[in-house]
Amino acid sequence: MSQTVNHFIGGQFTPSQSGQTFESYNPATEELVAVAAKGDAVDVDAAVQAAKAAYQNWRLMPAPRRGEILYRVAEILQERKDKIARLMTTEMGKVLAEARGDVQEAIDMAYYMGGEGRRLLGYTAPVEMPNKFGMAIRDSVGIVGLVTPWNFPVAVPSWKILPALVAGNCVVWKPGEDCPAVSIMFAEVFKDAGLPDGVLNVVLGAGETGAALVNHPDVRVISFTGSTDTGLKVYTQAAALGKKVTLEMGGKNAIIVLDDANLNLAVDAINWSAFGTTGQRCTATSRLIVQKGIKSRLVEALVAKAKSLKLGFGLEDGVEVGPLVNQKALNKVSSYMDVAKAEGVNVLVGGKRPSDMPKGFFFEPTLLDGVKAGMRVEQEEIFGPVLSIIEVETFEEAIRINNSVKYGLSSSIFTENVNAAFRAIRDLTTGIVYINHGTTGAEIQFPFGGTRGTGNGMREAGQAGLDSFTEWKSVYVDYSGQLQRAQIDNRE
Ligand code: UN1
Repeated sequence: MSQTVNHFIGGQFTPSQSGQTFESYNPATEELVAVAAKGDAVDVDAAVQAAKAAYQNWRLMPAPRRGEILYRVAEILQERKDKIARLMTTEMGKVLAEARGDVQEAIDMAYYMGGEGRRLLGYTAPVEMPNKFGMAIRDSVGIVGLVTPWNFPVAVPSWKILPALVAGNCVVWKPGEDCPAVSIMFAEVFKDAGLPDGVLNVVLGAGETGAALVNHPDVRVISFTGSTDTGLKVYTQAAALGKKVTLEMGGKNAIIVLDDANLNLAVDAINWSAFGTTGQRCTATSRLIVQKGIKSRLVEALVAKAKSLKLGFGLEDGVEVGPLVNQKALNKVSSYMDVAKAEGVNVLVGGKRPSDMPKGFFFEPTLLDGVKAGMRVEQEEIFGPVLSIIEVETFEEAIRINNSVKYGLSSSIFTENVNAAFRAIRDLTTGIVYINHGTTGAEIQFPFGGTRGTGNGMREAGQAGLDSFTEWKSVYVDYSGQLQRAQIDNRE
């Protein structure tokens, strides 16, 4: 049975002024999940006006009080975790255990950013003149616009909404068009936690809706997570209007396995990082860079594991891998099998839709062998359950191949050699580095983001996550009662 979902503007759940709607489907069963309001520039403007009306009171609320509302958000999320996770699985396909993990990330972030209500640390430093005091404090920016994807319907928005709110901003959020119902269920948590009307607003829709938000003159900050194509458009449009932008885009993450690695650990981590969330994570492992001596044993174990994985609707018991999100994603992943064949790559397992599953956008966990550095399947983000295997002779070759893609989000190395591990920490040029752990599983108290084409140098989460949503204000207090000039003005 499907439901109707509306925008969340000024504390009210409202349809689009145009009356337009769009639909979301269960990607495992292809059944209708929700009919959602489709926002345009008029709805976005209504949301921005609601945010502006709420801003003066919200920014003046003491930050510890704002933090207490976030603690309440965490508690309600905890109570509703299972309900939200079930709708998430139904609407975008990740299996229930992962959907629960997605909500848990938001709970963790709500507690963390709630605590920022009593920190939001700035600093003081000595000043040049007597009887003068200096400090740098974080200030809110105003109205911030958030554009988020469907693959982490609650976690990724929480990384943006929660720091934005604790810092005193008001938010207009455009969620992914494949998950409107779970997004609105998340927004309800904020309403029920006592967030004042208009502080958080949600406008549902697709690209047109996001573009209206990015181009709205009163939105000073844009934080975007999604595809590289869209992200770069967002960056260009926002830059033309002088906005501050945070981008999190693609990944082409590798696990390096050296000859001395613990094989069982590596197999488990590779399997989970490559095929968890059906490979639809920006942190997913899509390349295995493996040293020659361990390769045949490792690949044999990985093939056995991939064949054993149970595909299906993620609310059903025992299902380990859900579907891809929609037909378009399935077409894209399938098209890369033609690319792989044309490049002379060997499909060890998978490479096709499962023949016994006529409904749903399923694709078999896939291992591609004989991949060489520089091939398209080695360079381009496929965003599906496809792992390219690249054989190397040496540690140096492995590092060089890891670093030779346009993205730089996450990387990992399996080795029992502490010297090799520390050299890898020094030489891997990604924003996140793991030792003896897969490429996924970043925790919210550390900066999250990537180098090179993954982003634009900003980070989310941790203390760094506040930078997107705050302005530094430097304050000088002269309590001398005399005319004083800073030394720098007096120096000849
Ligand atoms: C994403 O895929 O956009 O580290 C985020 C991880 C998760 C977040 C992934 N905590 O894989």
